Amino acid sequence: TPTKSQWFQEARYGMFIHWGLYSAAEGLWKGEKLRYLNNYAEWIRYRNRISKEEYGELAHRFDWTKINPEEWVLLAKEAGMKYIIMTSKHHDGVALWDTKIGDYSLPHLSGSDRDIIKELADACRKHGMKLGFYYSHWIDWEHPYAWDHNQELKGHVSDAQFDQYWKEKVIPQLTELLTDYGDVALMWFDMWIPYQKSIIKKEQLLQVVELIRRLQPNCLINSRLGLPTDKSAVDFETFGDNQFGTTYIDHPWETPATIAHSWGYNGQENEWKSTSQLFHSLISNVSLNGGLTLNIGPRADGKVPYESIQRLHEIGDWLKNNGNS
Ligand code: JFZ
Repeated sequence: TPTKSQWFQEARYGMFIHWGLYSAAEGLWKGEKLRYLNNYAEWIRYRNRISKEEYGELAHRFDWTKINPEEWVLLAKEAGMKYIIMTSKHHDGVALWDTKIGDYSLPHLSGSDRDIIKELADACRKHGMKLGFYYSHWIDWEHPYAWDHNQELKGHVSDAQFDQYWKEKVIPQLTELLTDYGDVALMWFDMWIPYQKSIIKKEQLLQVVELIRRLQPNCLINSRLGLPTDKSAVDFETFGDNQFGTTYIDHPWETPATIAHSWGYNGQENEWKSTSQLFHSLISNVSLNGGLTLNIGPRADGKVPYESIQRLHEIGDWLKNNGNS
């Protein structure tokens, strides 16, 4: 019998999508670039110290007449990718779906009745594409009791307060994602330090594991949940961003990678990797028993920058001509 991670180990190549309110800022806030060098466009709320309310207004810049998640699925297919990981909630705390937990969601802020997560899930089902969700469990710049990395936005958060955030936002939102959108192939969490060095308690992470195992027994969990030594809670390992394999590893693993520098759309982007660089990353990971999750950052109108499309097509054509089904 196949193990539940077998599809993932055979997939090897998937699409990451970073899309959210930050996409509408395009890396610029009131004419200013990101405050510091080397920063990600999806961190703009934090980097430019934007208030929750002002940031929320970015939702009005979305062009719903053009947005079509099926295009992302078709692009992934053409590129030879076998799964998609969507930012359901990034560090900004904005839920992209029509969450019933609070009102800081893209549908609510934009006034649109579109649920992009539902549309994406439907399109994935239609085209035989696996779908997983990125969910920022640790950092959330919206909730007053969540973590904000350096505690610069909200000041000190107590353990009891953090647990309140966990119980009233994280667990109920994950429950929605795992209940309302059909099969969830994987959950991609994003805490890059061990939980002992964070505010999160082991029991809180185990609640998440229990929830996922109960609601979606086949759903894979990545190592950035924060329990890296607990094998029963980790189905595949996530390497550092853009850190590619150097030795063969037995268990399932992947590298999340960008085509440019930022993950979210950045109009100022000038660090595009070449197709051959990306090829090299894919092939070296695959040769070492790993996979590559390559990111696109669509704009607020849903369109993918042509630099990304071109590279994905070039890789996809090669895969097609060389035996990848
Ligand atoms: C995180 C996010 O902060 C970022 O916005 C993006 O979503 C990316 C996929 O993940 O950034 C990280 C996480 C881990 C490392 C570096 C940046 N790391 O382990 O080197």
